[in-house]
Amino acid sequence: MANGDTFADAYPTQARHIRAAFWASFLSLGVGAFFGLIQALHRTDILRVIESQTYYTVLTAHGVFLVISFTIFFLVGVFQWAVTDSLERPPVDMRFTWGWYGLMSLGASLTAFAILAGFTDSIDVSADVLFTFYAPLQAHPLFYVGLVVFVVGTWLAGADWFRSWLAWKGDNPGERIPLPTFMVLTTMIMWYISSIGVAVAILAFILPWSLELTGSLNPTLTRTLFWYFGHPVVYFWLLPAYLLWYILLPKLAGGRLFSDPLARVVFILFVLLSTPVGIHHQYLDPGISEGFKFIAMTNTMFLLLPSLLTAFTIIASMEHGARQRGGEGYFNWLTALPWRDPAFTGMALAGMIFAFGGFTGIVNAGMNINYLVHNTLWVPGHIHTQVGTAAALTFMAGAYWLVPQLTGNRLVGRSVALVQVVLWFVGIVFMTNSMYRGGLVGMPRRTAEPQYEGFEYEVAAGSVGELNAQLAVGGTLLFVSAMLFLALMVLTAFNGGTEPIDDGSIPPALSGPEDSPAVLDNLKLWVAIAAVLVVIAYSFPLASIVSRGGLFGPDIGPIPVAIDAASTVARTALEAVAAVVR
Ligand code: HEM
Ligand SMILES: [Cu+2]
Repeated sequence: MANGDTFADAYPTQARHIRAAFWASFLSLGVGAFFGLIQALHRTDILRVIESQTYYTVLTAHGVFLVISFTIFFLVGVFQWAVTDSLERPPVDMRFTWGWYGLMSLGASLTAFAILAGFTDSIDVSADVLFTFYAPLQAHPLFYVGLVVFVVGTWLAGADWFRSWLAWKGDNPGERIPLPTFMVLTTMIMWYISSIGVAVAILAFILPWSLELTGSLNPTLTRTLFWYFGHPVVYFWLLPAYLLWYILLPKLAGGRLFSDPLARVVFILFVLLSTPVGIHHQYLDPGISEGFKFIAMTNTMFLLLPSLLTAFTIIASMEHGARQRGGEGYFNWLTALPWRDPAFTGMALAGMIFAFGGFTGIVNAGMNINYLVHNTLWVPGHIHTQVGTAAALTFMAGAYWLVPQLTGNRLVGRSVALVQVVLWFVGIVFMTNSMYRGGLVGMPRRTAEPQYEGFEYEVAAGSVGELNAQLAVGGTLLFVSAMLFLALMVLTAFNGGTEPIDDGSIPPALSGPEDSPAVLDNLKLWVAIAAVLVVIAYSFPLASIVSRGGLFGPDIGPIPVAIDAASTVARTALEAVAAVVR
């Protein structure tokens, strides 16, 4: 792309497509944030505009609109931008590109309809199954059909990017894959490997069951298939944020990415490690033996590595940028960073919150301390620091830079945008502080009316009233922040006849791709290793679940398999003894 051009100048048709993806994303953010506010005020009994019976409908809408629609529409937009910009070529066939966007929109609309219809009695459709949607909760078939169509749309999007890359490779034999495209391709590999699990769960078991074609199913099996996908999907939300941290943040800081090879290693590690860990969401599930849970725990702890490498690379890049801008000293360079730029500040704050979420993630991952926080408000606390801020705030901040590039218009209200990102930060600190602490004293999640009356309820510090107030205040600030963001985006879209402040060019890394071993670009090799790891982690647990519960259920009791074997031996022995005695 020529210097001084925006993306919209260079690729007008593609920019229109990416804008369409962003609008779908932003619309979902607005709807999801609205439901978030309702929940925050309802469960703290500050304002109840819905019946408590409707709480699950709201919670399902909140979860699905935000973690499926908002995040994934945004990420396909970013990925399309990253691939086109870094390969310097448009998609091979734009009709195909619009095709997958159309499928995703259709799927999202069907699912949204199934959820929202739950608010009225006049249509006999509902989907109060939460964003985890596994059995025994059951939704109207439309909900699952929509999800499948949506996911197939993302698969085709990935195919589109692989196709662009192959076309580029034909013209540039022997060259290293440009880093942004490398990140997109590896993320999609991870997505293919993991989303196949949820596709099987829905198509083979949940959908036929909700259509009443099959009378029963094996709940442990669908839960396990769900979490097989349910953990990697969190990296699907996170890796686009990583992409922006690696590609955009160093530039915004005034410098260059510290190390391209390290970035490649991080993405490969995610391909290898994100899938064989899902059982860490099932520590309290009966029917999966402790040993498999232990393996999942060890694998999970390895995932710290790419996160720590990322923290190192990003901070080193920011320091480099600050020193280019005249920053000095051990810590004083921090003051030389462009803190008035909402895109930079938003991403930096999101990164800080992510570190916090990482520490609490270690708590969740530990088999023993997980028992303390399981299904308490601690878990939404963790969710909101990670996808709800590390990803969401990075996306919003990124949009402050990307949307001007995609429209050719100048961002409206830069200083309001700065207030917006800081407001999100303050809101999330309040809300998650309350959620974490509430969780530690046992407040449940997913509960419309948690009651703390009629018995002694000691909180280590503060009071239940104070925790509730923090949750409500934090949630309200978040809602206001989201609305500000949407307003600025709409105004910017209509701010024609202006030009973005920044040109769209991305500076090369300090240590470029030539410094990284060529094997990192051997995608087939990594797919093969990832597949082996998945087979090792999942074949035995799945076999044991199916052998005891049957493919279509009914599932049986809470007996760990290790004990199963022992008890069979013991029973046989006892029967033998009994026979002899008789
Ligand atoms: C306006 C901002 C937001 C507010 C006020 C808000 C509020 C809440 C509250 C109070 C809960 C807990 C409900 C309960 O367990 O009883 C919750 C759950 C959740 N939130 Fe948010 N949230 C916001 C933004 C977000 C964002 C940006 C995301 C993700 C991108 C997100 C994802 C989730 C998820 C996945 C859950 C768990 C849903 C479940 O348990 O099924 N939230 N939110
Ligand atoms: Cu997980």
